[in-house]
Amino acid sequence: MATFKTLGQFIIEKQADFPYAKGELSRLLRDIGIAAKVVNREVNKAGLVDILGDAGQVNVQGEGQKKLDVYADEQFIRALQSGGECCVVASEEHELPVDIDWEFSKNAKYIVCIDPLDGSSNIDVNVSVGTIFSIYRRDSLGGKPTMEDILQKGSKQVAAGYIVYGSSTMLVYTTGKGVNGFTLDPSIGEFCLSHPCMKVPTKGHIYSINEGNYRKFSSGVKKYIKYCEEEDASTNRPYTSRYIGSLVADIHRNLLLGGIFIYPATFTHPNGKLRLMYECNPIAFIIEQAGGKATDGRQRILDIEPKTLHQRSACFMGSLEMVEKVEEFLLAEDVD
Ligand code: P6P
Repeated sequence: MATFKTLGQFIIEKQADFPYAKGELSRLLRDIGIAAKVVNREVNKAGLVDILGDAGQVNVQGEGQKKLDVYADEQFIRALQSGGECCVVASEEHELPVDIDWEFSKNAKYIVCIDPLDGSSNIDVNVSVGTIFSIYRRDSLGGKPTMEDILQKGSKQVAAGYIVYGSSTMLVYTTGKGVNGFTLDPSIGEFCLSHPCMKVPTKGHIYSINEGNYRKFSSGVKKYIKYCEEEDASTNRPYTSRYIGSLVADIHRNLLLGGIFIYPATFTHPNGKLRLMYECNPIAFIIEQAGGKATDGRQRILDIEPKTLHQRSACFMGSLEMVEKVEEFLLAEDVD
């Protein structure tokens, strides 16, 4: 019988993992958990109130913003501002970093990169969507945080996580000491520890890639897809293609069951589609902490030196043996 533990209790308990911690990161994680509950409430009733449809605005990606995108962005920024532990937020919904009022943040030492509501094109069709967040400690001392403070390699993250608003709402996060999952119990309004010490199976049978882009893929990616379509001789069980088109939903399933998620470079997206700072890096941190692998096809995602806030990266993330297998096909490309 697992012990009942809320997110708040767990965060405090794990604070002991950091001997010099004074509780700031704990408070920051709790602030994110609170905002997630507020966003969850709206996502769950999205079909019932006039919060669906376009907000009539366009975000920095040039994509039509759904009202829930805007709402989620506002809720997380508000929670981070009032919590006082965050000095600047880099959000998918804002071209430039969002400064936190000096009165709230003059002593704050954490930076949050966030995709407030990823997969929003799925909102109106009731498919799971998610929030993805990445937390860094600022390098500079005092004064307004700089872009250099934000553009740190993924390996410098102090924490990362996602919330998946699905058949149940879960928050999954890591502080570099493993991955733990919490399921929201609406009856008490608390995230409760439901998936301690999450590990991605070393082998998997699920490959997740948008095969609608097949003709745009490199030869190595095409050969890997063909490999997956053949019988898997070792287990005599064919691979299964599963693609939701919502990163958090696809990643969460593969984290639990084993699998690989691929969004490669194509000739229309030469650097892939997903964003490094608030999609690839946080997911890569979680996948590595769960025993998997995350690469852009050439290097470890967490080693990529960011140059711009919204830069994209190709990604191959998931079960260790599956990522290593696709790397064999990619490496062979260089030889071809
Ligand atoms: P495609 C959603 O818009 C998103 O950013 C991710 O959540 C998802 O994995 C990807 O794009 C889907 O992209 O090109 O397959 O529709």
